[in-house]
Amino acid sequence: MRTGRLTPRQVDVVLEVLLLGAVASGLTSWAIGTSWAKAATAIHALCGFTILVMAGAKLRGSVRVGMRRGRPSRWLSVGFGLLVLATISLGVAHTTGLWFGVGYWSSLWTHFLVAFALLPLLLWHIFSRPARPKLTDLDRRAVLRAGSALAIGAVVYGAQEVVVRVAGLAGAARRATGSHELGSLQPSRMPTVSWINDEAPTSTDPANWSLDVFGKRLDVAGLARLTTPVVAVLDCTGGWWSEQSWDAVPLRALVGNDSARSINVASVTGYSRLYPFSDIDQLYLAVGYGGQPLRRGHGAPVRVVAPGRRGPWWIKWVTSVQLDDRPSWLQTPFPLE
Ligand SMILES: Nc1nc2c(c(=O)[nH]1)N[C@H]1C(S)=C(S)[C@@H](COP(=O)(O)O)O[C@H]1N2
Ligand SMILES: [Mo]
Repeated sequence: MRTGRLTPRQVDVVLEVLLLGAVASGLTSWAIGTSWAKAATAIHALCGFTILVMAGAKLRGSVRVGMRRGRPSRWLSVGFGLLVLATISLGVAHTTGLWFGVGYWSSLWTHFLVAFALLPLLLWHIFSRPARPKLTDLDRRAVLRAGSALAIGAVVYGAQEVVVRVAGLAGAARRATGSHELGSLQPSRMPTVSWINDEAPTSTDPANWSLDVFGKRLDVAGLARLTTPVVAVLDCTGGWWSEQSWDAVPLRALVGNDSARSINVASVTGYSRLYPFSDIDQLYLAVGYGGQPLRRGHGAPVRVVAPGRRGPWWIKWVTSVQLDDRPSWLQTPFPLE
């Protein structure tokens, strides 16, 4: 790749655009479970590979100059660069299926955590440089060079996908979101995951479970008599998905003629989410899968099944489902606990 003729500042601008593009597309593919996830994931991979393609030009340019200038902050910059490379490597490990990480620290989750830790460094890197890059650095030549770097990035990305398929790596069977299949229709093989800081309650006895749905107290045994099988995919943002036949009751069947702006579902742990009321036909309360009751880790005795929504929306250990007048966009995109 002959990006050699770009000035170091131009290389920096292109890299910054790519990094910001990677952040935006990564968050998008993470938050959505629909077909749009595929485009976001592809753009994300393209940004990542193109950053690798540009790494040589970066080393020859401002890295060399910066090391020679010898300010103490150069080590922060070196750390930043190494973390970017680590983030991309973890992304490749996840997508190819070569390495899934260790337990809770799945390669995708670690990829996300490192990337998140990088954000302040990225902003510092953009704003702290004495000669701040200007948009005018993106002249015709720079755009052409950046374009050819993108093209090479796309070729490398394509090559990865071919290798993954030819070598029969686990990454060949990824979902559009980038997640890998685990334990479908075998609940005992499905992982249990908590979001950041949540924990299963000690007692999940269905006989003593307090459940209030749209202002009415329900008992779990009564709910269990209303279930129908709902085949749906739980796609965790940690990078795996699992399809189960959930024994579930549609919320539509429980709401009667009432309606509101939103539906608030809360777990006994305090974890909660607001769903737009228009989702009512895509929301279920499940008490089991494949005819067996849910395991404690899977949200026993009652959990949300939300086909089309990512894992964080599948609230476990549900204790309350209520109509709510707050708009559902008035909440953080992901739960904070
Ligand atoms: N109460 C509660 N519900 C929760 C979570 C949580 O931490 N607390 N984690 C969510 C996330 S991120 C996922 S991926 C799924 C995981 O469900 P599982 O443990 O049955 O696989 O539960 C969701 N529901
Ligand atoms: Mo998750």
